[in-house]
Amino acid sequence: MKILILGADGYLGHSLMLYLAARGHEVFGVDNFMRRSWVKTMNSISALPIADHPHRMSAFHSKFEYTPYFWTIDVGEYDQMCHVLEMVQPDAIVHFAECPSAPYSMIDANKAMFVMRNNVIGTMSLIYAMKEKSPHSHLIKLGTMGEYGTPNIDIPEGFFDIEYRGRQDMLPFPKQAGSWYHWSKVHDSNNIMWACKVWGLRSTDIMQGVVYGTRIPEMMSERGDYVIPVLRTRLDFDESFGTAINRFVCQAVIGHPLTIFGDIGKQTRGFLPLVDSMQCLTLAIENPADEGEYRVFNQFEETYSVLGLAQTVRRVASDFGIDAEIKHLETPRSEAQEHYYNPDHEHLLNLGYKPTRDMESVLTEMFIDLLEYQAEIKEYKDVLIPHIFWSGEERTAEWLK
Ligand code: USQ
Repeated sequence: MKILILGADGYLGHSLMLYLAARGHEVFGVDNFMRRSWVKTMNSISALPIADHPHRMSAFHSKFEYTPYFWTIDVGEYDQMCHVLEMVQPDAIVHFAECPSAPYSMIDANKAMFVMRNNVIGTMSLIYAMKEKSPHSHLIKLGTMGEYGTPNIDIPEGFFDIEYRGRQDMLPFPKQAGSWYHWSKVHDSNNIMWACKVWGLRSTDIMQGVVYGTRIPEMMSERGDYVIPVLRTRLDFDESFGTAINRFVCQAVIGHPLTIFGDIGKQTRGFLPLVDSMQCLTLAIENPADEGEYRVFNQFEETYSVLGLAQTVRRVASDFGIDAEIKHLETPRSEAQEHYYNPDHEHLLNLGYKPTRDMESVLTEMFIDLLEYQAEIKEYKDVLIPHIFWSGEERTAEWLK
């Protein structure tokens, strides 16, 4: 299949280019390299050094014997997106090209408006370009489990049956996002759902949990014993672009306490290893939605509370002789610190998804890869303590106990 990946330089996008090419698909990329500059503005770096774009492309060429077409453009530039879609006529478009950070979107009015514009208007530009130039393409859009929030009932995959005042319907499940970023994804979902209905576009909206891991087999040496540096994907640990799991591993690696936000730590989320995220995305691509269909897949494997996550990281750290301390910080966020969480995730399993990895084995690989860069991570340790409060104040969060 011809697959256009938007956000092809990011954590998932770069990995998916390799994963799909290895399975015989023809891949094309779009990226404006903003993720690299956002992390710089947080005074941080990728904990694993990544190659620049030209080096990535030549490594791709050596591995797969072609250099993918790649456009350095913003998805929000409508005329350019039209040009790309007209030229490629992709079977599938995978849209990762958004700002993925809740804290970044909560910094101030300008950042909130930037994230909203970048994500919502970028996706609008894309769906209009699809309508005009490539209406047969299947859009695989990266949403987030965070769109649903943490309601006190089970979470279905996108839609649920409801009876109200004696009448029944199947309706989109109410969304209760927890940051401007997460709301931008909700707005995207609504816009895409409408585009499918009104123009007959086809789309799979992936409500993805937190993806973690530093490797997929396509990044490894032939014997599978080490990661080829030029093929590596990024791994962030700053307060905006690093997820709790990445931050906990990096913290353990440099002997910094693991930072649980709030004094309880029962915030629960879904998690998925990078390689299984690749498997799920490929299943969605290879089993497209029908014309006019908007479908939703909840994509995660296991759920963990933040405290459970920290304890798991601590257990794996001990295999490396590290005694990781778990400490509580005042939370900068406005979120339920203890809640019910039981989302469905059947759609991908029904398509044949088979989880391949457990968290401890992936964490072990993360420690192996990250311990090599202990000194570099230590140099940037200031980014481990949050300063961005959902209330809008900017100060250093304090330790609780
Ligand atoms: N947390 C800590 N300590 C930390 C960092 C975070 O306790 O050092 C807590 C947060 O308060 C939150 C939970 O961990 O309750 C998850 O936070 P996170 O930063 O790992 O993840 P989140 O902000 O939810 O966003 C991440 C990705 C986002 C993706 C989302 C999937 O950045 O792009 O959409 O995970 S999900 O979590 O399912 O919404």
